[in-house]
Amino acid sequence: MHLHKYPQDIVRRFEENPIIDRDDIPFNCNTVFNAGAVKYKDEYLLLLRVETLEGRSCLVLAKSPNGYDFEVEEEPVMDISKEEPFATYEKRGIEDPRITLFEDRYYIFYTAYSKYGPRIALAETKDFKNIKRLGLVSQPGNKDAVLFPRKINGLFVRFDRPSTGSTADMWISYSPDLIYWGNSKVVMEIRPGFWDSNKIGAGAAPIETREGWLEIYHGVKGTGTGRIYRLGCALFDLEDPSRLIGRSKIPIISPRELYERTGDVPNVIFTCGAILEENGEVKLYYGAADTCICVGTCQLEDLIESCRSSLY
Ligand code: M1P
Repeated sequence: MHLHKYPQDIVRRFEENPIIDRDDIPFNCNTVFNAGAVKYKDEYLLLLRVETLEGRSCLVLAKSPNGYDFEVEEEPVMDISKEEPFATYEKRGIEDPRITLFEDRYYIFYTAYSKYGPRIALAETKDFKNIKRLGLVSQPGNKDAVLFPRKINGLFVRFDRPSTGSTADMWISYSPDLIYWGNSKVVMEIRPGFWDSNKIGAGAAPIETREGWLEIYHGVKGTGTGRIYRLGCALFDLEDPSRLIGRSKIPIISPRELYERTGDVPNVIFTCGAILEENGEVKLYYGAADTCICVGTCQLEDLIESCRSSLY
């Protein structure tokens, strides 16, 4: 059952949210949030960001037959690396995984966090048992990376979010080999005066649609007492994904329920993964208040339609 309680939001919350909280993690931990999501062999997989009691994050796998009832593995499938060069840049944790199925394997962009700040790292797997780190693939000061599921004009493509002066916008970068990235340029900027006025960042991996690449992103607004994280969506040209062709004027979901309003970081809805079903339904997984995992659903067509509302 999905709640119709909030007509303001395109995304309808699952009635039994949160679907995973700290009590579902088989070891003592602080919180669980911001999960990568993918379908693998008829199962739904979530790669959960679990913050340990030390305050550093690792990644734990959860599996479900239906996308709602998840069983969480006993041990992290990926923990802070002890091997260089990763160890130096993961000392404060590994965070916010985003998964893309690309041909016969899954690529995982995650944030390697250290005293130098966030940095994009890349891993690959074919079975979610053996996950191989491929490289640290940005300078420090970059995060929120999502890989496109196919090459475009012969190159791998990603959205990312470098720190650039006083603003935090979405950029695009290209690579011949997934390791070296360049030709970077800004593709979508914060919108002063709107709900996404302070910073934005890519959320789920881009979804290819007839109308363009659909990107679900988070937008942040500063208030007198803190930030509010909401989700919106945007469309980019299929053959030139640096070209923004539409952007939702209003959020597709905003913090309203208590589990989104209160937690370690209040008023946060943050996504790292969505799954498109064959019938056009999108299952959107999101971290609520940096404390638990929730799911909501919507129709792909409605997300596309909302992007027609505005460009700016
Ligand atoms: O606390 C909200 C979010 O803050 C950061 O996101 P961003 O830098 O993109 O605004 C991240 O730490 C994220 O994990 C967290 O949910």
